[in-house]
Amino acid sequence: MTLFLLARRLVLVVLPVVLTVTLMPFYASAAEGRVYVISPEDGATVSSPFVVRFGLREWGIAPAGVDHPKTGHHHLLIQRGRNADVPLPPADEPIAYDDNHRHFGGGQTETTMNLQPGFYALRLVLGDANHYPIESMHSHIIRIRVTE
Ligand SMILES: [Cu+2]
Repeated sequence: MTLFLLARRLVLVVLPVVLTVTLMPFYASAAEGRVYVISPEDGATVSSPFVVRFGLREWGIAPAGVDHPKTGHHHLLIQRGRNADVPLPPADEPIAYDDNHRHFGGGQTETTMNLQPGFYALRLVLGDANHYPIESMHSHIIRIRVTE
């Protein structure tokens, strides 16, 4: 077999198998749903007012109070500070309702924020009809800087 044929076989046969096996966990997790912040990007510098866009894969949005499989509404958790943590809310009670835990029970997929200048950490958490956090349906923490 020539080197060319060997190389061609590698590309046509081996590579697709390796890629499929490597990427399978990502497809599997996507099928289970994923919550993420579309914008701003992690590490972004913004000035108020700015828009936060909520991302959701596989699952759907339903307003608070509407109980339908594989749906929920977004909650934006906000903590101030350069290295602030944004802990996940307790699983056995409704998500708190205050300035650090904002509910989008109308089914909103974005919001306009007015924050004082400073560093903030944000995290999205999908909640069910009764505002309980849905297991594993939350975003990573993203960090932003708000300037004047
Ligand atoms: Cu809620």
